[in-house]
Amino acid sequence: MTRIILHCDLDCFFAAVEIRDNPQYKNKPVIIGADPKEGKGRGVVSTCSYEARKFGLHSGMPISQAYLRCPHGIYLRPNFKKYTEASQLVMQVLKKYAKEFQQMGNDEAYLDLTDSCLNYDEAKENALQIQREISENIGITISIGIAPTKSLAKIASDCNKPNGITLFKPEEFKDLLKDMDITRIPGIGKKSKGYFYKKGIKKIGDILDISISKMINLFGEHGKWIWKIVNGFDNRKVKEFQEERKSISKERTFFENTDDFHDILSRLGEINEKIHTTVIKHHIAYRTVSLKIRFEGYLTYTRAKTLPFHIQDKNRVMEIILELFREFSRKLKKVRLVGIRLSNLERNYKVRQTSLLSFACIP
Ligand code: TTP
Ligand code: MG
Repeated sequence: MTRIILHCDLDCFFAAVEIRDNPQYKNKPVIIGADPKEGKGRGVVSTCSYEARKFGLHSGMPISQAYLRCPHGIYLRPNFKKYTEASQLVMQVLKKYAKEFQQMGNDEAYLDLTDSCLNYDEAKENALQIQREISENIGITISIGIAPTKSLAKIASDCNKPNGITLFKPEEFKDLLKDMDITRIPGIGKKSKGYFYKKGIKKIGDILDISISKMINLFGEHGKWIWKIVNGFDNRKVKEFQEERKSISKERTFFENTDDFHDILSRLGEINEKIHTTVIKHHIAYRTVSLKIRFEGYLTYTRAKTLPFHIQDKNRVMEIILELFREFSRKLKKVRLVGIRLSNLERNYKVRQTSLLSFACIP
């Protein structure tokens, strides 16, 4: 049976809450993040209003660069307490609409309306009602995608932001997808798109035109999953509770084995950054930090440190990694691969990242 899945995603969430509370900022470029200090500030943009996005600003951009592009913007430090309250109110509204509900991070959720709606048009009525209720009760806007699978609903919710509703009906979604760039697919980012572009896969239609076995030949397991997403074969259920993740890890193999200490450290730094984008987005705290190191000849070691309490602290992780690395720094062999794993995880909406703490006004 065809399913009816909704993906709901708040529009420029942190900025929307600030604009709600300061109506004089309406229709202005509002940027939430570090203090720009007239272009000399450190740190990044957390999010920004759609007016600011017209100047090329986006989440994760260095605040100094944002200031260069938009010096007349309204720059605000984040107020997490306010955003957590708004998020909780939004989730209470969304939960009412479906038995199967799954919150993702602080501003997204999936709902399964298969049992409560007869068809997609009825689901759209529900989506409109959700938008009205959130706008009236919480004072911010939300975009909603409606599709037969979770991944298609996620692509759909991003198609008409802000305050949009996008339907991918089962008989229409391939036609709607075919001209879109592949970076619309969750899991293909600005960096990984290069691998696909090189093989001539640029538009989603290029994937729809080839067989699953060709995709596996070209891109392995990742290719298989991407093929399934765009063809509507994502059977993942909308669950009330998130499946517990046991750990988060990332590793990188060097193009050429190296014993250059700076090379190794800078690679570990990159891995740490990457892991923390996931960690922050999903509000994850951890107690155990592990370092993995593989030398030429494949001899592999892991070393771990478990802390007395959960943290979400990028700088502390790097310190621990350095501590764990010290044991290996006198090894004469060259290094082939390094990796970081965070485990003993806990989902916690109140965790703060130190780099955020460093600019946020938290009591
Ligand atoms: P997103 O949903 O990724 O972004 P958004 O809601 O601001 O914008 P959009 O309209 O495109 O959905 O993230 C939700 C909130 O999480 C965002 O308002 C701020 C925070 N956030 C960060 O602090 N850092 C980040 O790098 C990202 C991506 C989000
Ligand atoms: Mg959002």
